[in-house]
Amino acid sequence: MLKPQDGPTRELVSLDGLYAFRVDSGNAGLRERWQDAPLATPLEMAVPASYNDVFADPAVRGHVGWVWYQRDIRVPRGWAGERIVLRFASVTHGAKVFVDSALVAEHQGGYTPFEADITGHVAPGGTFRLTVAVNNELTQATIPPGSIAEDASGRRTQTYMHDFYNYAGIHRSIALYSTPVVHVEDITVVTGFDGDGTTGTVDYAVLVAGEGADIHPVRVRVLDAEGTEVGTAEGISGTVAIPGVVRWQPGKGYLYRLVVEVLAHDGESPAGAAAGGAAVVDSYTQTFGVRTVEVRGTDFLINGEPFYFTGFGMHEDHATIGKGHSGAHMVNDFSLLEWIGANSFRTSHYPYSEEIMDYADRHGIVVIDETPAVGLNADFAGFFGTGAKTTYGPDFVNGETAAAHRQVIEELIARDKNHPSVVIWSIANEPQSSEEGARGYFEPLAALARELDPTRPVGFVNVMFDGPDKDTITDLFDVIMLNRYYGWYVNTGDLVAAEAALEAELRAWDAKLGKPIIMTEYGADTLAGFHSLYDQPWSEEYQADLLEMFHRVFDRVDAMAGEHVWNFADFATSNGIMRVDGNKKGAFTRDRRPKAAAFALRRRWTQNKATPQG
Ligand code: BDP
Repeated sequence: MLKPQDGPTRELVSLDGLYAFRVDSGNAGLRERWQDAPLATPLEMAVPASYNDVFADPAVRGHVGWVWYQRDIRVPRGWAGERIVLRFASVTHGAKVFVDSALVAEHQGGYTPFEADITGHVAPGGTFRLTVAVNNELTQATIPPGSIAEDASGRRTQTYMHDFYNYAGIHRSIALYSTPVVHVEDITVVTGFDGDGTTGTVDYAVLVAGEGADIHPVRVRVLDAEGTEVGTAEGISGTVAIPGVVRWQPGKGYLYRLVVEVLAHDGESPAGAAAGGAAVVDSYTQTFGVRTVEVRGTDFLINGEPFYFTGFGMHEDHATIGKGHSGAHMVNDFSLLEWIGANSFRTSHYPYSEEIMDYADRHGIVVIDETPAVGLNADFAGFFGTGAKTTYGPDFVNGETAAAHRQVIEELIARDKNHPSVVIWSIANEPQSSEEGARGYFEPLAALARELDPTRPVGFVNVMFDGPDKDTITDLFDVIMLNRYYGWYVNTGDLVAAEAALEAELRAWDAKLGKPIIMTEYGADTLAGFHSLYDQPWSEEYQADLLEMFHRVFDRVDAMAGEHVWNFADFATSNGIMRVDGNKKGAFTRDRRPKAAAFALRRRWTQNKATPQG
């Protein structure tokens, strides 16, 4: 799905800002049709933001169910004859969108965009009442899954098997935009190299929609970063060659632009035609980078050269705004990644905002792009206090879960397929992979991801309980991605035993599958300011020592293709006796102050050059 943009044929209005906000504590809003009138509420809420931590009110924070947002919107008066679209970059987790009283969109899935063509519901120059009902419930039919309990008094509580707070709300931008009726609906760009590798190849495919779309000629132009035209082609699909191509590389995010133009057809009046050419009916500019990704043996290759991942599993997580997108926080996080020498990150455990993906493209940061499929694992029942005994079956991960999982894979790839920064699709984090149902569940999902994008390696992240002796699905994937907590959850405080166990396991994976191994999580909870002379868990020294122990092992195992520390920064979680004000495995605190480990990582990643590129 294309990100909305303005341009010669399109206009875009941001609908971010303050909305009237009402918590539907009696679950009455839909029945009473709150969309029909101004919301009866004194509260206001910012978009984008999670609503949970904004008010000094535990009832808002812990609410399970619907909350409502509302605002009056004016449609620009110049939009007569245009197609008018309302677009939500993400609403977590479920949404019903009303324009005045009409339901115009419904969406489930908290981290991917959706939109509604509202041309028939609004008038250019007029106003409409936008109402959005937002639901934060997680069930066995949602990704991620969760469960809801109700006590005798009707009080509802929610549990989930993932280790981050279930922030909810309108987390990313809302846009109102116009397109011509015949418009560019989708673009797919796949790049490669020709000949001696100095010529780039750009395979493109364009989907044009709207009445009579197929009779309109399509033209594409490739512009380099300076805006100079370097190639053109005609038709809805084709290939453009770029001689002397500048590659997109880790650390050097060179971007080209593909300008796609839908032209007036022969029978149309040439009124809007530029001198000597057909009128442009619609135009959309898609950025892309020319690079290849490939797995060969135990090497992970970008542009044919071995790439070693350094960086973190991260979270979209900040004080007050929760998972709401914020440009300043985003730039700050990228600046810290650069300071520490990280060349990559994983979007643990859900697709991040489109602004983050664009930034990674521009700055050459490599991304492992993950779906929100986290917590599909009954083995965590003790940890999270839920009751499920087996994962795959009617009561937990069942056909409904699989359908939601297919949808999140489809929506992630549809959104992010043109980002050169994305080099691996991670279709799940730590699912149960040793139970009998695991292979039957994952085989079609891996196939789906490959079918939707045959150009990128596909993986999932394996959990510590399901090592090489027990796991039944990793052979279905291109890379081995492991989360390991030797020295923390096992061998706690004993780095000598941890080192031996880690090395033995990595060698066993290599012997079993012979694929690149990326350590997608390793780390230790650490209380900033707690110091110790001894191997004491929670101290800053222990965190740094544990990471160094992992690094010694990585440097001895040839199959290692990357190291992502868990986590970039401390983050909010649900309540539990294992968490003190959230998860403290950050190299930075939640307000982004470095712990001792951050300096140790910086030394390794900037001076040692563990990374061949960066
Ligand atoms: C792994 C999860 C991650 C947790 C981490 C931890 O992938 O989400 O936060 O462990 O326990 O199980 O810190």
